[in-house]
Amino acid sequence: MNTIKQIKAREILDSRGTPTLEVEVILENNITGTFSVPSGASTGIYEAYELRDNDKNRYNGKGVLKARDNVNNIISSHLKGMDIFNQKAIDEALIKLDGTKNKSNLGANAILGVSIACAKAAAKAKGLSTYEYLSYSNNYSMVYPTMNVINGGVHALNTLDIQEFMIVPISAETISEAIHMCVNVFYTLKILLKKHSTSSLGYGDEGGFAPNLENDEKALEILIEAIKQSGYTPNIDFKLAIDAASSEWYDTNKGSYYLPKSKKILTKEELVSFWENIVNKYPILSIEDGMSEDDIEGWKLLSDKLKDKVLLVGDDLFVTNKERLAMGINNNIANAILIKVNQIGTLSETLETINLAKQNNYEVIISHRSGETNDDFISDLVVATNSRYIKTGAPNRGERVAKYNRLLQIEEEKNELYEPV
Ligand code: 2PG
Ligand code: MG
Repeated sequence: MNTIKQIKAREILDSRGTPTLEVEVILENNITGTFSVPSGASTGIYEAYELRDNDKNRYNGKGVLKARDNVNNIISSHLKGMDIFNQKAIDEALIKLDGTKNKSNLGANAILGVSIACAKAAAKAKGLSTYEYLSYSNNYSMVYPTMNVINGGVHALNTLDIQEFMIVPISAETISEAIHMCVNVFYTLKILLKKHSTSSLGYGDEGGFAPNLENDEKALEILIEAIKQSGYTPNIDFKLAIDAASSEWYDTNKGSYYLPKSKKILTKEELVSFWENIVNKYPILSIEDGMSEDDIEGWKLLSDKLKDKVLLVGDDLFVTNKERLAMGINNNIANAILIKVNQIGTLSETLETINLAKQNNYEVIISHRSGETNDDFISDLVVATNSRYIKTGAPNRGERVAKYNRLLQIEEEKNELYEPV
């Protein structure tokens, strides 16, 4: 009964109006599981392949009809009859059917949609929540949101080179308290930014504000002010987190960084000094992609200087790929990993990478993409894997808020859940 009967995919829109896939798995007993696939803008070059139609006459070439057809016409019949509780076998069958290293044949978007829809159907078939079904143990721990409240880089049409400026409510004891604290700061921030921004205040792709400011550091100063004016103490109640997304700045040939908005060129040594200065001046919890995915030497310099002081998070660097992470571990670079399910393309591989990170004491941050849907699977994933942090944007825009609201539901379901670890 709990075997796959059919898998259906359809083309829907993500939060940027770009097509993506929604996949539905139907079991013989008519239980279903659905997942909508997210999509990045500052994508890493080592990510699994997102299959797009490249038909310039439709959605600027971004349609996903080929990926849809791969699910409906190839994957569905191939997986028919498989045991829904054997996620590993399902994911292995998908990988084998695709036959390429980066899932470029069927498309990582098609494969991921099926993989996670299967996990959700399996949970339902057991009468469990998805996080319970996937859980490593029955002990759940506190999840801290890292909320991206000021957007820059390729996520916003403004003056900021750094892609994400985040607040992390470290003194919160429950997820509801954590979310409430962040929202308080978000409200204050709006008032402050209206004063400082040299243009009218808009929002970026992840729901944070997209102000025009005199420089990137000003954003950090204003965040500290917003935390204080909201009645909190920086470093005690809140820390700040940054995603530089610096692969976007890297010139591989020259081995240097070009920050397109401020039009600055920095050597890797200068960029490392820039981060050192920021860490010395502000209560920084983490810097993500402080150096480029291809600048391993730069990562070594950065790690030597700052690894003992802050979390150095590999996003484009590791792309949720256990081989890339193993390379990082061997080189002693970074000490945290960003996990994005669509970077690798199956749930089983995602879980393997999380396990490898934990075994090597790398902190784990479960993340959305800048192109999202209202799917809230990643909230279940962060709870199931006992990961400490979730990164899912500002408390603004439906597709970001959906994840926070799911965490609130889970907290209510399991009120023993949010004991700090
Ligand atoms: C990132 C993400 C998500 P994108 O760089 O971490 O915040 O952005 O999905 O555009 O890669
Ligand atoms: Mg990133």
